Amino acid sequence: MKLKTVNEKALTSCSASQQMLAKTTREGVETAFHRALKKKPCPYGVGGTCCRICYMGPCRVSDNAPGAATGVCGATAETISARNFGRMIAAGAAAHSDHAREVALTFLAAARGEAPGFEIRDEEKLRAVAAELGIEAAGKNKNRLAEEVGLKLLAEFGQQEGELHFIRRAPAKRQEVWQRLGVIPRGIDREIVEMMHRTSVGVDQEYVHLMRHGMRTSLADGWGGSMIATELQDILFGTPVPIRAKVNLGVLKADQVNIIVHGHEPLLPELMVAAAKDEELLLAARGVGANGINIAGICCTANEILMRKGVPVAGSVLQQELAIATGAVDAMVVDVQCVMQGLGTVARCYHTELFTTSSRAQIPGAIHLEFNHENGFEVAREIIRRAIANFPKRRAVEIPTEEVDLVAGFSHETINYMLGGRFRASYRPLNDNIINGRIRGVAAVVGCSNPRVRFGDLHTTIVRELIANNVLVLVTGCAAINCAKEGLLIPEAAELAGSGLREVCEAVGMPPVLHCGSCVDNSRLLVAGTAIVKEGGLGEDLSEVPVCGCAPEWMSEKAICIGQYFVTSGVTVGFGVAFPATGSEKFSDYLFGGIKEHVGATWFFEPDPMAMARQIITILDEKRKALGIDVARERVLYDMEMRRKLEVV
Ligand code: BF8
Repeated sequence: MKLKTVNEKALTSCSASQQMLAKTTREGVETAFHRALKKKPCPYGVGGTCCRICYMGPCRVSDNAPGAATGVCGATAETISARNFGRMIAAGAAAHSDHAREVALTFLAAARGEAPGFEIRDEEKLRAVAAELGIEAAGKNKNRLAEEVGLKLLAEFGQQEGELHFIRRAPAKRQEVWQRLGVIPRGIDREIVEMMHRTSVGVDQEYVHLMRHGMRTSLADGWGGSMIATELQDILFGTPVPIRAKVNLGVLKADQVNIIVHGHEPLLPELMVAAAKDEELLLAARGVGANGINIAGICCTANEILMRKGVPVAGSVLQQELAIATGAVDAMVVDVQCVMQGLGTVARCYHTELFTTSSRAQIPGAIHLEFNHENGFEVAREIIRRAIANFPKRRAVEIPTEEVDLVAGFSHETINYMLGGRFRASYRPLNDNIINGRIRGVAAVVGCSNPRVRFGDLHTTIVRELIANNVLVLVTGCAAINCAKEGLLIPEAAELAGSGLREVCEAVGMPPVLHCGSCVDNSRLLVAGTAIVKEGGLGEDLSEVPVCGCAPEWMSEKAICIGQYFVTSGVTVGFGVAFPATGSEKFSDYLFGGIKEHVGATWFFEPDPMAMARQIITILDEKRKALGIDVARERVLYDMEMRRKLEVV
């Protein structure tokens, strides 16, 4: 296909991606970047006021367009945008929770010895979680105990009454807020189904009431599905500890069989990493002239096996097609979520074999080799064998040289040990450094990348500005990968931090930007925030602590669900790109303001990265002021002076 030339530099700040974009354009291989340039977003859909829930329409509604104030049924812009928003929350919660369900089933099978290759690795965490769930551990071996933990958590998906267990982890004051609002989730599936019901034609028509259930559904994800996924994955594969690795397309090796694992569930990828060390397969690789088998990750699968195994990361969501364009990917293995259908077409342009592996997802043109916990090792070995056989079929190969160091593995447990030491693990030093102003506050920069904005640039611009202003940054998902590519995830990045944060980072030996994992691991941030509250001195609720979240390049429904569970938990969240509620003044006013009355936090929309960073800093400063711990003016002036000097250099 003949493609129009594109301005790669305008599309992304990542030079490896620029190189591959130029290559795909030259070779006529269309990617998400090319398609985004051709397709203008629907002006109604972008603001959330396009209604497709019945067939009297579809109706496009606007507060401002004459004659378009309501849909055929009489639904107003605020009802339509709230319904659409609620459905995004439900879809996001469903995605994270269905991932969690799959993990729980494998966890259970592993405990029963029915999942070859899987075993309970973190017994300490297993015992801690069992105690939390009220399961008696005395006299039980790890498998028996894991079976009980697995069954108990699995039951939370179909539970009809009561409360999800991990809700009790939240600060007491927050639980009271939820109790008052009536938004404590009863069961994970129940809240998702009810959201779909309430938003179907002719049911819930009141936007604040709709959002009340949006809150409940979001909590069923953050403190439910996502948290269950994180906890069970930690027990099954090991709780992450700091680990060094490499990131960006340069991790692909010209002389090795390259296999990319992409998607979200770390189950099969864990087995693939193990199988890639198999002597018989390594011999087979040598037999076709390769010097080894190189497994690399993309998206959240990458984050999962990076955090626990140090497996290199080839890139974030917008690099999935670009990785294949190197001509060096012998197999790409995908499961669920954030996998573009365009991969099928791109793979056909090169020699790459694309494998789908989940019973829930297939792609035209891909080879389907279904994974389940009984046959996992066999599927892993079969894919590697086929990748080896594919290696000699490579045509021209062009791999960008960018390959950057990073440190990942900052679980809640790690942050605890790192700051307090093994024998007096605690968040005290973090709290003290926030109180004394060395650290101004904590910001979570999370979420996707979106070809509608300059890829990677928004994440890194915001993060640089935040750390320069002494804000400790926690990253997950694709935001984490993008920051890693810019060298922000190594201890040396402390040089870019303000004087206070730099001092803390140097004392502890940690980067100013902490990689906390995949998108389900945003649940770790809720646990970390709660640990700050429980440590004392920074308020009694998450809404009082100087913390803030943002997803400046978001695109997925999952991001909306994550944003909502942070807001429902009392943490204000900023989104960039566009906001799917701005088509209704009433509904966006509620999300950007009125909701604060209910949960003590709001959403905000800010597409400009520097303005977003400034807004986050303002929010943190307001929280500090309310706590009576204003940042000392001398420190602010000193940092401004230091930055001026750096800019001159
Ligand atoms: O779940 S950050 S693009 S990969 S949705 Fe997808 Fe967004 Fe990346 Fe991970 Ni999260």
